[in-house]
Amino acid sequence: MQVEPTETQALVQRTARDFATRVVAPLAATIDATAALPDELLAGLAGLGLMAVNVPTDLGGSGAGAVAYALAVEEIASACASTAVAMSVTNMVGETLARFGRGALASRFCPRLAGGGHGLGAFALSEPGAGSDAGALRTVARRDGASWVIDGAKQWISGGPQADVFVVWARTRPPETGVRGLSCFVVERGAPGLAVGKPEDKMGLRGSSTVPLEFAACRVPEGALLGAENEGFKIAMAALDGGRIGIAAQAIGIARAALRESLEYAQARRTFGVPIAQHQAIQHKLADMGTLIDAAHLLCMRAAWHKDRGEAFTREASMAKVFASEAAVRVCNEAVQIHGGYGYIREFAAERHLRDARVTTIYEGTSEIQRIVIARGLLE
Ligand code: COS
Repeated sequence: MQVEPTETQALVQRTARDFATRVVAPLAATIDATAALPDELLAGLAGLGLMAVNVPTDLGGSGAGAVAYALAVEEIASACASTAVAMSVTNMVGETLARFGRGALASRFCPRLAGGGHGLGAFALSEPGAGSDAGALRTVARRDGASWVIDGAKQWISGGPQADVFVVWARTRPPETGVRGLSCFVVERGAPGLAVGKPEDKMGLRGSSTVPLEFAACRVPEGALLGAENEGFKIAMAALDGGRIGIAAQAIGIARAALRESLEYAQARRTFGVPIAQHQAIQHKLADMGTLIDAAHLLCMRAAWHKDRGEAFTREASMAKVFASEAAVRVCNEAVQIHGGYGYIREFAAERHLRDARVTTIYEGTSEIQRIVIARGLLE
């Protein structure tokens, strides 16, 4: 594995870091407090090619690969985790369309998502009764002439209110067919019969709206089927493999912010006549935080590196995701501890980092699911 980024990867990383520092970071506290992501911010990401980092250039993307993508997500997440969610889901949807979109869907929607003028991508797999057990989903799609008609409900859809394009999974064979009876559809914002629900009042990632969706006889054209009929589950799994690299990178970015601020605080705050950074108890925390972050980063880079080489990376992506997300929760928790009382109030970002990190062990596959995937890979 190549440890040093290539010129292209380093360029994408620098571009994301510069935008994160100059534009995103100053807005992060307001985004959290107001639960709103400014459209200009999303347009700015798109303008820099960060909404489609690993989408081919002939589809409007940057064509820079999975390592570049992970490096970019880390930078944006270290400034604002909510902004990183919008970025990572849109990238995941764009990549999925590019890979499975059979020409027409890809060439129509990828440039739109990459360009940023229209809105975000949204990934609609989970339902009120089907999260980890994605094969249990109950939304149905039936053929009607030259259309598909979708009925059902989706849950936990990140970026729904600002989404332009939804990829939606629905059952096209009876429930007893499980994961082998699902198909995937592309649904545009404003499709008749699609209703975007009220944003959830979440603990963290408050700038990223998470909504339920209702499909009531939602009619989409025949050509909206993404990939082959009844092969939708594999599309979801492949998309989530890549998505999990994004969530690992996001967790690492959040943890990096928590460590950076802890280092500053520990050198400024004095107890017993010295900066607290001189106390071994604090040094041990900082050492563990830095070690966890570096280990997570290396696991994430390894998964992305395999992906860029066209090699299997399912297990590696799950390892990166479970390790990075659990590391981020630990790091952010220690950051609050280092900040003491100040870690528990909104004036400092430490509490926001902990709230934002917490969901990374849950969404795009819980830690428990990642361990299933890893164990299966080891036992193969
Ligand atoms: N890439 C491509 N295909 C995959 C795959 C992957 N990563 N993982 C599984 N598949 C294929 C299998 O090869 C199998 O294909 P065949 O029908 O040809 O045999 C099919 O998909 C079914 O796979 P499997 O039997 O492993 O399915 P399970 O029901 O056992 O589910 C887990 C496997 C638990 C791993 C899956 O349900 C999962 O990842 N759940 C979490 C979902 C999730 O992340 N939800 C959050 C949504 S976004 S917030």
